[in-house]
Amino acid sequence: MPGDVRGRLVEARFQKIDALADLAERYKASHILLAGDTFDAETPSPATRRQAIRAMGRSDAIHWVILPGNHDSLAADELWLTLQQEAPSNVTLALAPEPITLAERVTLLPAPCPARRAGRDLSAWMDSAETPDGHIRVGLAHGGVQSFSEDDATDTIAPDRAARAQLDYLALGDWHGCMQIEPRTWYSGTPESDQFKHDGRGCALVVSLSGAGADPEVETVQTGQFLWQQHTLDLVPGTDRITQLSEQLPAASERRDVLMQIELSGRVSPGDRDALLKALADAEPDFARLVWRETSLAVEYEVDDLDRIDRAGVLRVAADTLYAQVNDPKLSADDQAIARNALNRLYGYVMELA
Ligand SMILES: [Mn+2]
Repeated sequence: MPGDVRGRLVEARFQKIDALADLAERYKASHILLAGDTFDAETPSPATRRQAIRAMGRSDAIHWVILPGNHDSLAADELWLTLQQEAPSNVTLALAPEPITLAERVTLLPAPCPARRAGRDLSAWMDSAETPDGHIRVGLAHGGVQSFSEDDATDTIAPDRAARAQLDYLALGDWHGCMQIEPRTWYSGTPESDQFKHDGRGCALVVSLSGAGADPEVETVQTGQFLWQQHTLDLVPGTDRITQLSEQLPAASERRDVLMQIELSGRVSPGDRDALLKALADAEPDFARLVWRETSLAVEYEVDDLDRIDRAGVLRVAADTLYAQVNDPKLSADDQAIARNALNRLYGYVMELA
């Protein structure tokens, strides 16, 4: 990210500590569980670490629990040692897979990440964890419930862990989007997004547990400042591209906190492409960030378009040569793409001069 946007994003994420505390106060929640990757780094700067812990210490009424995730695992021993020294009394570091009494008749079963790759389901110990009769059992773990490669299949958390371990609620972290796995198992997502992977603003979950064995009440509350959005603008011949684009963009007054990535696809004439890129470039300063890619956009040239480059002479010879290469089935797709980009650029230069 460019420097100023980067600074705004960092600050928005930091402000989420206060936002979560405010939210807890508003809902009369006593505890905030951070399900891993709070620092998202093994060696956050001293300022990041210290200012976070100070912000959490601001109100005694709210109790914070910090779980080591895979990006700030227990392998970062210096981070956790320092935090142990700095943490105020209302901040609990869940550094061992041992029951923690959270409140009267509420026991937390945390599964801290010992290393970046654990190689096993860290929540398994919850099955046999003993808690006093009638206590609400809350699990807290970090990692995927589903693996996307053979390699880390051993790391995944059993999706039915809540049932197996008789948990009243299982709070999961790692996935940055909010997601329900089953009625007692949720990923809260991140309170402030930092990537395009999950559309929308960050959020937090307000979870109410009325007693052991009762179903949890879960409410999703939006906490994020920045809206991250990915769009595919599929350009169809015969429609007004600029209208199509403007329908995808938020209102001009609401763009400052929006990061948008637009994938241009479909077919378009060089003139329309030119107009579209101009419209995008014109809108760009409204946004925290607006980027577009035209990797799957096919620009279709007609003889008229080549005439606009030039009717004869060296530029027209270059245009004709590139045009032939774009449509030459004997050339590889890569070589055709190079010719297409060169032709687009030539068209763009000539239009700029015109
Ligand atoms: Mn993680």
